[in-house]
Amino acid sequence: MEKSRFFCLILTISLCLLPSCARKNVETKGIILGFSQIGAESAWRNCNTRSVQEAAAGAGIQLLFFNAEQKQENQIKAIRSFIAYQVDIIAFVPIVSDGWENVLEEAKEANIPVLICDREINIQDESLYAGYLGTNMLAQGRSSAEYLIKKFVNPETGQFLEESGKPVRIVELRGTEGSSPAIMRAKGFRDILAGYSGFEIIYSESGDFLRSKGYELMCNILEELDEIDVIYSHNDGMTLGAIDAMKERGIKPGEDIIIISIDAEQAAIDALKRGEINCVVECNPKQGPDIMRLSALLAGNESIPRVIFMEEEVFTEWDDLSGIAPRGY
Ligand code: GZL
Repeated sequence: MEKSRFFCLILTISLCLLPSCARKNVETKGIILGFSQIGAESAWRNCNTRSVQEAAAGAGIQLLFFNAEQKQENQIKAIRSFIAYQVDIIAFVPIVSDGWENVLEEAKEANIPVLICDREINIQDESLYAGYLGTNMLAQGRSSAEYLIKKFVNPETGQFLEESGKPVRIVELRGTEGSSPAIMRAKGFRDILAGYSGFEIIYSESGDFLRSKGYELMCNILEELDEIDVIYSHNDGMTLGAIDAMKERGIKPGEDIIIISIDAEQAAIDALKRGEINCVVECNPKQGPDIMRLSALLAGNESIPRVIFMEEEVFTEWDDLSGIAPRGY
């Protein structure tokens, strides 16, 4: 990205007046927050962005918002610009877990607190950031597998309900390589299944959280593999793409192939209600208000918890789905 466009992006500042009712019990007026967002790869990400922008406006926080267009190097440039601009707080969603030490050292030297949002980083020196606000992705993987156990294993005997004796064949659509959701959702899922011999992950590939790639992967998978019992997809975008590919081939999603999906965007909840998805594990994108609250505490030189997880639910085909609140994205 050429420098001029890059810096004009950085300097787009959404300056919002603070309606007096928005001032909660922490002073937020006048805080300058630099926020580096991954991009716009999914409906989840776009909801996450709206949540941050709307919460900053509501809190009267001056937001320097930068969309990195899926490139870590753009995030690092943005953080350096926030340092040069001497923002009060830096918050960012690390697209991948590794490679942040140097730029976080620079933020520490500039005495600017850093809040890690949504995805986690892999770093030795934990003094390089003030805390993490996001979702429990290991638990999301575990919940996905626990649904499968309930679907295929007799709780009393621990025996497989299927008399066929054949293993349950699972296809996994992974998120962005090297990202904490992809790593943790894969790990949590495998940790639970490790206790049962009758499950077999026959294929695992990254679809980068993109609907288009979920479609492409599923087209190839349906050409190459047979006897697929389950799709475990790390996000709804890839799931919806995969469902398109199944339907084009007369395969009934949720019946011919069991589907587990993570995020809980409205389209996935609607598919769950139609019986096209069997289990939806929520990953809550509406992190804006908490990001602003934590930023205000940091700006006031107050400490914050090291880890804060968002509240989330699991929805399955066995639940009363009529009461699910509108997802808002
Ligand atoms: C998870 C988040 C993931 C979502 C995807 O917290 O980082 O990225 O599951 C999004 O939909 O693209």
